[in-house]
Amino acid sequence: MPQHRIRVVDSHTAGEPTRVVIDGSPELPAISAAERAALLRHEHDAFRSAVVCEPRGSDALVGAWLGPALDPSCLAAVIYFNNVGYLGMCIHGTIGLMATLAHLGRIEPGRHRLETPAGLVEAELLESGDVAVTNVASYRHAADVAIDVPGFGTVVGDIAFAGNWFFLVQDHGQQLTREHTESLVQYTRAIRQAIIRNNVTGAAGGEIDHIALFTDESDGDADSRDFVLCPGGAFDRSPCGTGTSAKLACLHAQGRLKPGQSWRQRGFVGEVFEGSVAVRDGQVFPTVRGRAHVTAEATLILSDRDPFRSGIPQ
Ligand code: PYC
Repeated sequence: MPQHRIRVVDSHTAGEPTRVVIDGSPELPAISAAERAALLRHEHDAFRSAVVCEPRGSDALVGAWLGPALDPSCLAAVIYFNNVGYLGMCIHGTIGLMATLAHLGRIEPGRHRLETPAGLVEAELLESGDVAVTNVASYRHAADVAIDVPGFGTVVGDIAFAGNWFFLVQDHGQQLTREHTESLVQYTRAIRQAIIRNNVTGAAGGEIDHIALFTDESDGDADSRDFVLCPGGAFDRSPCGTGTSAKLACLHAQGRLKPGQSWRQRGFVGEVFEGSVAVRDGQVFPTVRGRAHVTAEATLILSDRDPFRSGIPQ
């Protein structure tokens, strides 16, 4: 019976899973990562859903298409995707990718450049196994944006870009603890729906598809704890690296974070990413450091007889 095989390596970064496709991806022409992401979306979307959706994956899983870079100074081009579509950038995924390539013996400690749909990023694999990712230029686009959220009243937040678009809320009155997971998902989904209904966007109509709640932490070894709703409705188990980048850009815009100053961001299941910013030519470049653990090497089997060959439709 005809079947297609896809070889993957799975990992988690601070609890958030990544699945890097090592073999069996659609081959894409030598065009930019953003153009390749558009091609994947329009011509190979069944590949995305087969790799990350149930029954082979889950709503929390982020997949990575890996291919040759256009720019010879780059290690590879990478396109991250989830249960509903494609990401501009993913930092937990980049940390997972570096751990995967080290596990396969394909890279050594050092700095590696990657092409992503959002632009060039740099990932440094440290001798300790930690990975520090320097993101694309990140910025606060709008401060104190008030949105009427049915059932919850007015919610005020900042809009920021950090490879993906975020709505960041500090004054939410919610408790960011595990026993409140369901109500946090409900609350952040209601904010997302209100953003869509009110046609609130980032620059150039950029879709705000990540909602991030923050609470200051004074007692632990972190500065803040977060809860981040991802585009497909699952919450990020890690602190969310692009979400942390967006937070760092906002803190810098508020004059609360100087270049080089450390910020420790705790994620919803308890692990911490460490971040800082550098300013070059007036632009803010966040660096986020964390660690991933390889959890599986596997071959996905897509059989023509399987009604869910391409995943269970969302
Ligand atoms: O770590 O940047 C991140 C991320 C984005 C979506 C899920 N994780």
